[in-house]
Amino acid sequence: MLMKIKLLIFLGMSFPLFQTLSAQELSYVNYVHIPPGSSQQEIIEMAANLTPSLRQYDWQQMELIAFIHFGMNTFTNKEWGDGTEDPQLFNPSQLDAEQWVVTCKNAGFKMMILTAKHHDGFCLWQSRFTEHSVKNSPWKNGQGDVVKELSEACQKYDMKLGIYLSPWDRNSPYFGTDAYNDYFVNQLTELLTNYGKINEVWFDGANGEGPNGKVQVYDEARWFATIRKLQPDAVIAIAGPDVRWVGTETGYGKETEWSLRAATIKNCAELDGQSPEEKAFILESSSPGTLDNIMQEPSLVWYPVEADVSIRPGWFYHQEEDNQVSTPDKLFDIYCSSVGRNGVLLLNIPPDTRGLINDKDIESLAGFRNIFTNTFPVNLLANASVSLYENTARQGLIGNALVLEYTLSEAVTFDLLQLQEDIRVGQRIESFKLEYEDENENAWKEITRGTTVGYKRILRFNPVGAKHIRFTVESSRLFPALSGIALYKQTGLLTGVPKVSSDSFIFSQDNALYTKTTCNSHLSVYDLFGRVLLSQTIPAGTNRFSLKKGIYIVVINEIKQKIII
Ligand code: FUL
Repeated sequence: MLMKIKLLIFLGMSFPLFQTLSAQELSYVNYVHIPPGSSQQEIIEMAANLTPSLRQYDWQQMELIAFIHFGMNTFTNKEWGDGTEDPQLFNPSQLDAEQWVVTCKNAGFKMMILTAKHHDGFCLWQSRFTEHSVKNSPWKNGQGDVVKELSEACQKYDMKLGIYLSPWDRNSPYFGTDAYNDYFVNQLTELLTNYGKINEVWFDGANGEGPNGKVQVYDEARWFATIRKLQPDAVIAIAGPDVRWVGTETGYGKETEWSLRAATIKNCAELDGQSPEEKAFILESSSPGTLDNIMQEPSLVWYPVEADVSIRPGWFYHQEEDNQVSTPDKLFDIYCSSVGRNGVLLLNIPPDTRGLINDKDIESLAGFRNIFTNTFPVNLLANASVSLYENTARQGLIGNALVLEYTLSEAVTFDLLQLQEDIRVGQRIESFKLEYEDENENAWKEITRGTTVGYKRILRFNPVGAKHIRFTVESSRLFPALSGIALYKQTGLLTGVPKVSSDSFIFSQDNALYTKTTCNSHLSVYDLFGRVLLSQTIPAGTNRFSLKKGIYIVVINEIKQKIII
């Protein structure tokens, strides 16, 4: 029996089923050990109430993180160096970390993760513990420090910073011995002490042989304890306890994605005595948090997913891939399939041998941002009236938990559904569906359906025009933690098609913009993010405007044209 419990009118963007929780009401404990003999219902309750740690929660909100693969491989044109490369090869001609940060910030990214050391062991900072670093390169006469430059740029532009430090080191003579764990902790300590706040430490899973043919046994417990002590807000990703690898390098997540995992914890005793928030697990095994799995394993942990992918085929810059940069549409598709599948997107944007992000990548990122900002500004449900029904008759914990019926004053067309759960309450929704009322046939018709929601779920479908829309949570662990439901209409890239006119010209020459018109005209110049840089009347004839190097959209009268200066 469905009982109507409330009629509410919402004008806001989201649908707050839960009131804002105060800091005291929130718990950020991200694991639970299931007491032996717990009933099924008790286990489901534990699962429904599990939440991220505060550092995981803050990380998830970022949505977009930029990966910066830059180092020796950039100069040898390789993907993996073997550690024998001459530091003299590292010599970026125009390295500008501010350009990296500004590019990524403009595209909506909230953090930059730099490959401070890749598998070749070459260090981008002035490490005291190895000679295989920038200090023996010609760049800035051996005085340069890429980590420092990026950290300062991040501070200047209010961007967060993360560090990739490859555990596998094909250069270090210590690799394969106990001394390597000391070496690694020393390097971690330098990076986590000298460069301000670090919000993510990224440990790659690759582990091959070192220069002496030996394989290393990693002392992860010691590494994790070092990180918790020096940078307690940093998440430890991939070969770490806070953030899980999505399992592919495509940027596409899974349709069903529980942040909750059923787990066997091998060891967190190293950190015993600390508060639960300080613990760092070493997992024996973990599996998706489905009902079957959570009934089998002794513990539950919150272990959310990060989807990494490069904007180009390779992780490092290769000139021959300049024409294979992912298009704006592809990047938007990746966003919807990573962040929109309860994940965080880690998009790699590798600077070139100059030490700059290439124009091709900038153009694509700007196009992505353009699609993003044109798609998401207006929730088409914002002005709808909504009736909420709760199924009071459902048995046990799983059942038709909630129905929301929206009525709009007139029909709207939409092709994208965005859902969110308040993960500070838990991840609870198991399945849902979206329907519209076909007024001609006087019948409800299904538009789309899905399983998990979590932090964010995006589903896209062929455009639907409707006035009455119904959203049903069919199955949920306890009451659904739904905190946002929105419908949008996707829009394409809004750079327009240049129109050809016989009496007006726009062109670039000698590092300047030229316009040629036969009458007084209005000139507008935008950057690729749609920001107005110039807007003025220009006299008939030829006019010249100095602009910095870059890509611009220039509009005069009916002509809209992209130019490169
Ligand atoms: C992989 C590495 O081997 C690649 O070079 C790259 O760094 C990628 C993000 O992780 O495992």
